Amino acid sequence: MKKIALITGATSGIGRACALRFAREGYDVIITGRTVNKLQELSEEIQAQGVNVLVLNYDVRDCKACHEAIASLPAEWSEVDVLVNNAGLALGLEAEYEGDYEDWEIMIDTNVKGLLYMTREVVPGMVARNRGHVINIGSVAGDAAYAGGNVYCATKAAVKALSDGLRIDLAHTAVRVTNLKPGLVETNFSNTRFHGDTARAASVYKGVKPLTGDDIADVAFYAASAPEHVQIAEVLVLATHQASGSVICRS
Ligand code: NDP
Ligand code: 8X3
Repeated sequence: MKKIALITGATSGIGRACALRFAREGYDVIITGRTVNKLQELSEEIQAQGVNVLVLNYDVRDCKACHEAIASLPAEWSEVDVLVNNAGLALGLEAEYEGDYEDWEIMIDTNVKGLLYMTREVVPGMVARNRGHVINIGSVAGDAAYAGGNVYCATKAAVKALSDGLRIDLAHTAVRVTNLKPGLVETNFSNTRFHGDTARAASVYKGVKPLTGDDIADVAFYAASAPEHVQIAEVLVLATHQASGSVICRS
């Protein structure tokens, strides 16, 4: 039977790689994000492979938009098998007592509330069908705070708590929950974190071979394709020369 994967934040990095990977493996894919031209580009790339794709253009921070996006799904797209809650970001690396209020609001609203809104919209259908999988993109940053990580780390610790809570609340069903926690992945993440300072962003990956979006998509797809009785509950994926959020051995 044809399966459907919905990936939030599919315009870039890990989300884009997941959309391409699930499409390549025969899933129909629903791609979401705020940047419409990038969604269109990706949609064309996926369609060229003969795969069905549906674009939803909205901001996960907008509760009403999340509701309308899912409520508007045509019948043939409404039974989502895999939800990849990927949309997220870090902003700034300031000490907690000097942080920027707006950066905090955006990170909390996107990484925590946006993930919750999407879960609330999609999971009831999974429960009704007794079938489905939620893959939350957490982070090594949720395991332990690092210097300047404060609020971002807190949002990813929240992703762990929300993943664990959801898994408990779904234990009577066949719906699975995975908290997929990457370490250093070279995407647009650091450009966003440093507000477009590309030189500072590049320095994050200097002297170490980081993971790629494709590496994370491999793991997401592995979790989704494990036998039905196997639930990959949590997985930490680090670059070989990274040992924790704050220990990276650079050459
Ligand atoms: P990118 O910046 O490359 O991608 C982020 C994606 O999130 C974009 O598609 C962006 O789309 C989307 N997004 C951001 N805000 C919103 C919003 N309000 N509504 C909808 N979509 C949004 O970074 P990554 O691919 O690296 O990040 C993806 C996830 O992986 C994030 O949750 C991040 O925290 C996590 N992560 C990243 C790591 C890394 O080292 N790169 C490591 C661990 C976890 P658009 O701007 O078009 O809306
Ligand atoms: C992204 C990885 O270590 O920069 O979550 O926080 S890190």
